[in-house]
Amino acid sequence: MQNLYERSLDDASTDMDLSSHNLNETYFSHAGEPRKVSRGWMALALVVTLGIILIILCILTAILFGHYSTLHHEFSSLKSNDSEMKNGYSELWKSVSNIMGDLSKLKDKVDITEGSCKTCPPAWKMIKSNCYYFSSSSQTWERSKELCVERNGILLVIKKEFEMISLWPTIRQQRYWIGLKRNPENIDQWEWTDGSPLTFSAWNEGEPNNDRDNEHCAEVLGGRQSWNDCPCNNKLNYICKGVWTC
Ligand code: 2F8
Ligand code: CA
Repeated sequence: MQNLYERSLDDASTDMDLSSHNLNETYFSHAGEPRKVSRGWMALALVVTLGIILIILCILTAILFGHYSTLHHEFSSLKSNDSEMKNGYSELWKSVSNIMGDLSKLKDKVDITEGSCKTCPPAWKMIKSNCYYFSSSSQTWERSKELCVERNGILLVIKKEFEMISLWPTIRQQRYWIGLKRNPENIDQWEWTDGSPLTFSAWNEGEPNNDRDNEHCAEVLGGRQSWNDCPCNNKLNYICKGVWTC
C-alpha cells in the first residue's frame, strides 16, 4: 500500500519517463542512427567553409602582395628619377654659373674703364655704367653666388682697383660677400667666381689670416674699405654684378 507521498513520486517518475520517451521520439526517431551522419555533415560543412575562407584569404593576400610589389616598384623608380633630376639640375646649375663667369671675362675684355649700361633693372644700382645689386638679406657665400646667377648676374668680381674704389661710397659701413674664394686644391690661392686669379687685392692689414683654418671666402669691410677672409657659412649681405645684360 503506497502512501500519498510515494504515489506522487511514482507519478512524477512516470511523467519524467514519458517526457524522456517523447524526447527520444522526436530527437532519435528521425535521427536515431542518422544523428551520427548529421554530425559528419556538419564537420564536412565546417571543413569546406574553412577551406573556402582559407582560399579567399590566399587570393586576397596574393592580390595585396601584387599591389604592394607594383607600388614598391613605382616608388623605387620615382626615387631614382628624382635623384637623376637633382643631378641634372645641379649639372645645369654649374653650367649656367660657368657661362656667367665666361661672360664676365669676355665683358672685361670689352669694357676698358666703364660699363655700357644706360639703365639697370629695378632694385639694381648703376655705378659707372655698370649695374650692381646690393642685397638686403644675408646668405651664406655659396647661396649668395646662386642668388646672383638667378638674378642674371654674378657674385661681385672686381678686376680693377678703380672699380672697387667706385663701390665704396655705396658699400658705406656695411660688410658684403664678394665673389672671391680660396682654391680648394691650394688654399693659399684666391680665385674669382669666374675662375680668374687675383689681378689686384685690397686685403685689410693682417688678412687673409684664415682664422681657425676656416676662412675660405672673402668679404668687403665697408668701415675699413678693405677685404677680409671669413667662414663661408657665415651669413652676410652680398653684391651681384650684372654681367651681360643691364
Ligand atoms: O681681427 C681680425 C679678425 O676678426 C674676426 O675674428 C675675430 C674675423 N672673424 C669673422 O669675421 C668671423 C676674422 O676673419 C678676422 O681676421
Ligand atoms: Ca680673416
